[in-house]
Amino acid sequence: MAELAVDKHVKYILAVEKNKDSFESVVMDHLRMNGAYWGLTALDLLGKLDSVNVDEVISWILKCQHESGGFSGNIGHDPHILYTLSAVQVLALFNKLDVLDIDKSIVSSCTSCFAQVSKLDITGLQNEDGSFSGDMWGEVDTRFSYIAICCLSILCCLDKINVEKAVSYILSCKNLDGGFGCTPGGESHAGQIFCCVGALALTGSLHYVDKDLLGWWLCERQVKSGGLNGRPEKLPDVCYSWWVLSSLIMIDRVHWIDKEKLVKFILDCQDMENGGISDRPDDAVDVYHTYFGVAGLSLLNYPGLKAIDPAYALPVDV
Ligand code: GRG
Repeated sequence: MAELAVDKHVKYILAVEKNKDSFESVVMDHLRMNGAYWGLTALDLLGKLDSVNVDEVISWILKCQHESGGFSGNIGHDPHILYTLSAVQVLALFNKLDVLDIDKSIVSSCTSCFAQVSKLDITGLQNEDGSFSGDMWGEVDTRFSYIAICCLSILCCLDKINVEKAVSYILSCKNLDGGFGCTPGGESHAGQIFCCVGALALTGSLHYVDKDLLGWWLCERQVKSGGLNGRPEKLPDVCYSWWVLSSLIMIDRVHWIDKEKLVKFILDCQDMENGGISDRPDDAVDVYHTYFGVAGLSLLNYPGLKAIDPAYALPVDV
């Protein structure tokens, strides 16, 4: 079995950030905040976070913050809850949450701007039925419920939302197969299951989950190659090593999959020459799959990696 090419992956992640004209950097320009979270958390798990300039990162993050409190994917873009969590997670990685004026910027309404814009603060994004919108345009998705809960939990501000209603909305997205979808009646998908199980874990509500039923659906995601898919009849993808595995760990059913075969699948997706991890063996690598491959290996206790928390998606020491 190949080994994890730690130095090559570190070099690859740093090169993507430096080479701003590369195809990968250009297509990721609008979601650079997510890219920063993926790349920097991967570096931390690999024990190499000290190879980046902290002040540069923090100053760029603060330039992405809007008057409403929310963050955008890059300077000059619109704020969205997706990027707000990544910004908070990266600040947490560097132990720099103190740069945030939490009360003013993240959890309370901004009175100095238009009412609609003030809906961008996290508490203002909770809807009457307990669901969360991603931004002022109102799209609802259980991803946003997880993000709101994770972000507020990191900031010790969960009491600022109606947690009971948030949990009840998530439970309304539970399906007969034990899984969860984006909205009530939406197809079960491993990504949404991570969000719902993660949000339930962070709010102390895992007792609402039928762990055997959901565990069975999740462990059936493992295919012959050892990789995991995100729903029945789909191809395996390294990123599900995170979405499925973290969920299995949170419901205490991770022993229902073949861990050794999954480790081999992830290691087979490495570019052994230039670094980086791809979705499947021999495909092109990217930072997203590199992060979730490394994070999956961390959940599998791969030697030499820092441990990651399955609910916060941050290194345990953070
Ligand atoms: C902090 C880890 C972390 C997450 C933040 C954004 C978010 C919260 C969670 C996203 C969860 C999600 C929906 C993941 C799935 C991503 C993915 C690979 C979607 C692809 O969907 P399809 O239908 O792929 O294109 P399949 O594999 O079903 O064919």
